[in-house]
Amino acid sequence: MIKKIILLWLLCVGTMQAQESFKLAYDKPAMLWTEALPIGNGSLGAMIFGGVAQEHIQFNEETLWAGAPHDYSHKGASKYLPQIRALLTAGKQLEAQTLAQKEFMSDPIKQVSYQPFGDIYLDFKGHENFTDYSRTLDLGNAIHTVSYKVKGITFKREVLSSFPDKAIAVHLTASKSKALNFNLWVDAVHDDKRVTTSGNTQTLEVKVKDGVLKGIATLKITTNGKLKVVNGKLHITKASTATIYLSAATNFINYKDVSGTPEKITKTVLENIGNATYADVKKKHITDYQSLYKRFTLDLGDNGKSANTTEKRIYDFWKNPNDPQLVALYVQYARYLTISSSRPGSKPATLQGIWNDKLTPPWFSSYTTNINLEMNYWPVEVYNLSECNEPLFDFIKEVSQTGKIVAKEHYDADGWVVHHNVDIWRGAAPVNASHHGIWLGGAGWLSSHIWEHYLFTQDKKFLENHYHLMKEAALFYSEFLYKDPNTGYLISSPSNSPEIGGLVAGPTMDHQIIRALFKDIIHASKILNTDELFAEKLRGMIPQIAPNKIGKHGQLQEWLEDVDDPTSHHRHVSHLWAVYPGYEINYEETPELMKAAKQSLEYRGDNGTGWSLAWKINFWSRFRDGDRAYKLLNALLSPAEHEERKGAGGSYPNLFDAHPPFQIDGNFGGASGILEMFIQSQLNKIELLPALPTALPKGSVSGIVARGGFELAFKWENGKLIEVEVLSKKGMPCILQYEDSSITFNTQAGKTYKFDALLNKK
Ligand code: FUC
Repeated sequence: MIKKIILLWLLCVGTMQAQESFKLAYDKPAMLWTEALPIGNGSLGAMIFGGVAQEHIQFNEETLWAGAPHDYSHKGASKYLPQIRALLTAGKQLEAQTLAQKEFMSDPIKQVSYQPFGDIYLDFKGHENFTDYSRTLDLGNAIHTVSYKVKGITFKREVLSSFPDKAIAVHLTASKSKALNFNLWVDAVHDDKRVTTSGNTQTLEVKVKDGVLKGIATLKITTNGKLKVVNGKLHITKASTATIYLSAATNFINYKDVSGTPEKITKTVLENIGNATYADVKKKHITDYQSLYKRFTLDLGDNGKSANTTEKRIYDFWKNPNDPQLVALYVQYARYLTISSSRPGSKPATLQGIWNDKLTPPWFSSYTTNINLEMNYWPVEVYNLSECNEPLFDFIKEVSQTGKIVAKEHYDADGWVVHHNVDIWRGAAPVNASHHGIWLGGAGWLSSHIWEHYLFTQDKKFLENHYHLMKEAALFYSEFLYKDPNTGYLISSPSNSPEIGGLVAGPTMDHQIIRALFKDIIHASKILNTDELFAEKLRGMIPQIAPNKIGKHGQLQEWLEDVDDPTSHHRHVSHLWAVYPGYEINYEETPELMKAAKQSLEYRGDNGTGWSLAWKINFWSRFRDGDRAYKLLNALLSPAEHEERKGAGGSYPNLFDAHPPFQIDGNFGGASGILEMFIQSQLNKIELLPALPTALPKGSVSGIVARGGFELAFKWENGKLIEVEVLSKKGMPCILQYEDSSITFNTQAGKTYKFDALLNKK
């Protein structure tokens, strides 16, 4: 009996440790931004370097962008549409591109960048020589901690970004009374900036160079030491503790309105915190964060490597990927990044989430809709953070408004359309260059997120409220599709298979996206008992749309013509959209197309940028080849900066995904690909362990979500399922499948159903 109790206790402690040990850990400060660690509350983010003699906390607020409210549509562009189409039909691609470049592109042709906001610096004189340094980001409570010793005194710093208090908090302590002495100030990389200090607060005002947005950040410190202002810096002496709060805001209200009052906002935030102690703020932050974080657990085992620094773990994983805890950490880190960059009321995660230190960030750090923005949201339902999708739905609402103008001006069509890039002003017209900017899939792909959210949550009210967005996207495509004089099919023209092959008539990806959207509308209109006629029209159109085709190399054709180059290793694999995230192509209904899709992926090869590797992990999971998926995961979790790998993608020391440079989509896409190894539910049933890699023979997961309103917990050992529990949230019928076993059962909302390894009811 006693033995049993001890064993149980050990087991509990074991699991607790597995849960608690999801940390990023380092034994030295960050020198580079990609070594610094991110915190965020959806809107207000920071990168913490963890320096000793000088700490640097670079912060962002998500609404500080260049530019101004603007309608990017090209007036009268639609006049040229028939001519561009005719040139493409006649095989005159270059002429079509030239005409489109002149008459069909966004006005102006470039969008604008997300901006850095400011920097907090803390100088600690005399701390140059230190010992016992540690720097961690604890995913269990979203707190960044630095600690070290100088002359026997322990100095500790915690930093967090609180969602409930809308502020960044920095809390400093010294183990000896009066030993904490430092200078503190704020600054920014903007030319147009002003810092004012008054009492215990410092205010930073910045104005972006090319645009109308200005930002105000206010920092306030409380301490048990002495405080005075020296050369414009806050000078703290003889303290043992100090707490700093930082609030930041801009005059951005929405994409049409910049009449906000940031000084008022930051003032209110700090007043609301008032005299709350750091302990209070921290407690509120942890409660809020854990209400999301704790819903999902993943334990893949821990072979002791979790004690190493994160940097060493990434290096070791590259050489020998036998650190299953790092794989689980990668998933939990993605969840952490979702919670930190996309909360209800915030903007969606950009190419860099909310973290950016450059005035001219790569690809503007904006929203690229031909893969990147959607990839940011791939795992969100499955890893149980459903409400973190809200910013994406708000984004779709806004872009449907600007996209309606673009649909009219460029295509003389109803409904809405969005091309491959969007900025904060919700530009929806084709940007950059006609050979890749004119891509039509954005409205359809984004709409699929609305439908998938419904499938996962079975939330009919949500569907009712968002159906019109899907419908208007479908309306656009139903008018835009064009009967190809060469083949007789309805095709998407002009468009592009991202970002390969130039401007074309009829790229496969568009047709897959449009078909999926039309089918979703047919389904949704039935559920909502509406639009029967429109659904009927779409039903009639589906068989006329150019179908998926198998080409002469056994590949799935990327274009209408059989012109794929089997030696191309291009990072985009767009024509496999229907394998993932779509599922029109699958083993059950279209095995031949599945084979061809796999052949296409073989040709593209296993190399790629961060997000491309991540996409391929999802493909291989859908192809049910867990080992191949794991091979690509190995590459994604390899050191991006290592000289032998430079330019090859992978992960930075802070586990940020490297395109390179940093792009956050790979973090989310990678996590999604890992989850696809454990669960898939796209074919009206829940498949367990459909692509389990040999390298992950043992594990357990809980709080993982499947379509139909189901939340599951299951365990496996020696590569085999041991048991599974299904919580039905909406009382939908359920089909579970594991290898050759399958069970169909009715459920009641709120009830949990338990099964053994052969799916017999327990
Ligand atoms: C697409 C990709 C690039 C990059 C950019 C943000 O254009 O082709 O690789 O990810 O988006």
